[in-house]
Amino acid sequence: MTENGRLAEFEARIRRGEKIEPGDWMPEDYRRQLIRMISQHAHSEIMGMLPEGTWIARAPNLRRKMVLLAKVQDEAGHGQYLYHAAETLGATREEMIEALLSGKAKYSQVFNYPSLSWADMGVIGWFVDGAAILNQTMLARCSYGPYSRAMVRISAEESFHMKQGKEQVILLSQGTAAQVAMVQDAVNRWWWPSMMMFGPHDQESPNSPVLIKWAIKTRTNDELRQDFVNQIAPEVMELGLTLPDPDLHIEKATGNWIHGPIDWDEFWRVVRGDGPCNAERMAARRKAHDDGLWVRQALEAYARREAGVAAA
Ligand code: BYC
Repeated sequence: MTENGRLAEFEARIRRGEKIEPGDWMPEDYRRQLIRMISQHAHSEIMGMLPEGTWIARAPNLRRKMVLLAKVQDEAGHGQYLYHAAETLGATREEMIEALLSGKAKYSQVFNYPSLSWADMGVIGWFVDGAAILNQTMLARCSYGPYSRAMVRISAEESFHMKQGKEQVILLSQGTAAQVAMVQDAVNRWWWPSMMMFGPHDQESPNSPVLIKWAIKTRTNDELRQDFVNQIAPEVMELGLTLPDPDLHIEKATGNWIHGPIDWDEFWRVVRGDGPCNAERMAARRKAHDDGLWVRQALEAYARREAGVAAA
């Protein structure tokens, strides 16, 4: 079959809603886009352990500590599924990790902000995991089988993450004046970074057209961001809290909550490495990688021994 014939058959499969599987023919650009997106997603899960990880030892009680510990461990598991999904496309674990550690690879900008109080654990769960779920529920329908299946499992776990966060925000918003002030401050600091997680506006999103054409993404950055505001804004206000957006209002005709302008200069500054915690996050990740060297060496030695036993 000619290259054009293969492409036509591939696109017909996508139109029929079939999943593309690892051994199937796919255009190089489809493979490249998936490796880019899945590896960035995996890096985000791993880097995303850091803002919450720092609070495990400072959790206010045993129950909160267990919940937070379970959540942070889940994020490591998500990273694992996703690195595996990218490996099915020919990317190696070593090159993906090298790209992250050298600062070449992107990961979600939202994890480059500091978690300053215990209330951040509630707001991160509600806003950051809430934003992630909207995006991942869409990706569970994506045309690449391994990514789509990983997303089904990850979304189920994220749903627990969001609920535990929301529960904490509800509780703090009904607490003492100091607790209300603490949770309002966390809401103020995490709102805009969470809004930015969905990526640039549609007209500024160079990857969207091809991702949508090949059903990797089935909704645009702005559509998902709108769902997020519609979902969160009324619930935050119901708790007596406010969002740091003086322009936020309901549009009567559509029922949408319309938000004010997003500071894209800040977004790109953080993506390019100059956010409040980029250097700290990268240093923590590099240290964890170095500290884990003995584990990788032990695994390699074990694999060599097993291979030797099998060959004998
Ligand atoms: N941060 O063309 P665009 C979690 C980049 S973790 C940094 O719209 P695309 C959690 C983008 O990569 C789950 N960079 O891109 C873990 C592109 O650059 P390149 C996080 C961003 O791919 C622990 C350029 O901007 N979720 O839930 O069409 C604790 C132009 O953008 C960002 C995912 O990773 C950003 N926010 O759409 C708690 C979801 N946004 O690569 C929670 C998977 C954009 O061309 N990813 N850029 O150099 C996606 O769904 C899509 O990649 C995006 C961007 C919607 C993020």
